[in-house]
Amino acid sequence: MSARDSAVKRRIVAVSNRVATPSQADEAVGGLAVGVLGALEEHGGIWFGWNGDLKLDAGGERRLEIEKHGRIRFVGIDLDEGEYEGYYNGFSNKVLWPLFHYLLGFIQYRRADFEAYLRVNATFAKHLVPLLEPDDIIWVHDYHLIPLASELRKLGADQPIGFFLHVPFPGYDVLQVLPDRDFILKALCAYDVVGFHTARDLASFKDAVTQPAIGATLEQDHIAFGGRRVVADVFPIGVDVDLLARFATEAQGDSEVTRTLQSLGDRQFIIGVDRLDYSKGLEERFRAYARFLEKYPEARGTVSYTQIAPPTRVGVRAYEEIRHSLEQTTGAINGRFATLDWVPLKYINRGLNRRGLMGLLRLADVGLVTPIRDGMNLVAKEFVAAQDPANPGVLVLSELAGAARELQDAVLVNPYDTDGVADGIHRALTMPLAERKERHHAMMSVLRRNDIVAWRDRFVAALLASRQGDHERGTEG
Ligand code: ADQ
Repeated sequence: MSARDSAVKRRIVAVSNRVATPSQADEAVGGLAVGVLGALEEHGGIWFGWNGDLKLDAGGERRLEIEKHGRIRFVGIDLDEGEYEGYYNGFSNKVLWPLFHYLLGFIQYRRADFEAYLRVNATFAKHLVPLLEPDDIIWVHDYHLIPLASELRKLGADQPIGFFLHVPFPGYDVLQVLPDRDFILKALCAYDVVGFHTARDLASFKDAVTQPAIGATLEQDHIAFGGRRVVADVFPIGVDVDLLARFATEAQGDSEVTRTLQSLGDRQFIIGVDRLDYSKGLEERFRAYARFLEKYPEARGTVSYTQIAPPTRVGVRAYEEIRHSLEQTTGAINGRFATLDWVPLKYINRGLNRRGLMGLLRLADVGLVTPIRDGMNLVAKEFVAAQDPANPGVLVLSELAGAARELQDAVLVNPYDTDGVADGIHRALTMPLAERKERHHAMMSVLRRNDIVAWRDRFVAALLASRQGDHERGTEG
């Protein structure tokens, strides 16, 4: 029996910081929720995580909210304000997030936050263990929950446990900034499978765990640490190509899309869609757009750039600051270039539903995806999937996004190079149809090969095989 056959019979227990119920997953939530839900629907199981509430009084009784949909149980756990501040806003988002994105200036380290991070992981483990069955496989998501496997093991859980990192894994020189790096690296070695988006992330991980302070060794098909086998591999996340293409086509009649089309007239349309986050390079992108208008004056009045960026992590100061500074930059660009009948930049501070979003992406001549660092970046893939193959728009993509490893047929730019991005925008806007079609076709082949189903199936198969020694090798690009 192959690993994939036996996988069908075993429940999956997915764990992430937040639980997304099916109604939430339909809306703004992206590929992670869709991928995990798909796996859970196929195998049955549990999705466990924080329920999003802060109703718990410090030291109070913790509630587990259980919602059942078909073969899936969604189990949400309460956190109190102090835990949320320390574990989530603190260590996860003021230390690990900037560190893993190589943005060291944003780090605000407090030992108390690290302690809260450990406590919340231990609490997750304590409440998860009674829900586990011996044949379950456990799939943990992202940097908030690195210590979860070691906490589960302490409580006797012997099931295969996998970890997928949705953000980049930094080189060891950068990781050394973290006082708790040894702890974090050893905690990762408590998993059976550790997955990354790109070969670069995987190489950084292998380099880090084989440092003398950790002492893991690289064997032929696994990493050996403390008498355990850890399989580390590359699993680039993808999108549901046909579903997104259908959304994009169907949404063409929606009022949001038709109104946008009317307001454009015969102007070319540039779109950016990001969570409002300093890693997404919005400030740099706005500056590059201004440079484009400066450098190519003939484009003034003929293009319209809309940036959609809903706020996230509202309690973290760096996020308030970037919001404020983007508002100022938008004002400065429009103040400088706008005319009575033309607004060069529209900056919209809210999310859209998936269908409306795909509809807008399809309208665009250029998709600007220029993070200063990104694990993968699903918007890049969504943009490609949403295009009309007969008249596709062009993706301008940062070479520092994981997606650039796969989407080599995008116009690749360096987000720090203002002139380079300005030239990239110009090149995309003036690209002949034949070249646009060729590039789009090549990128669609990659998208189909590494789609969301391939991602989750390969990870689950690797997790099952990790205890059988016949792990399927990964492919990238
Ligand atoms: P994110 O940093 O959130 O994800 P991304 O991969 O782009 O970045 O995913 C965002 C998702 O949210 C996309 O599906 C997108 O469509 C959606 N979204 C963004 N802005 C929106 C808006 N205004 N309205 C509606 N939807 C919006 C993390 C990592 C990434 C990695 C993913 C998945 O940081 O590098 O690709 O996880 O592993």
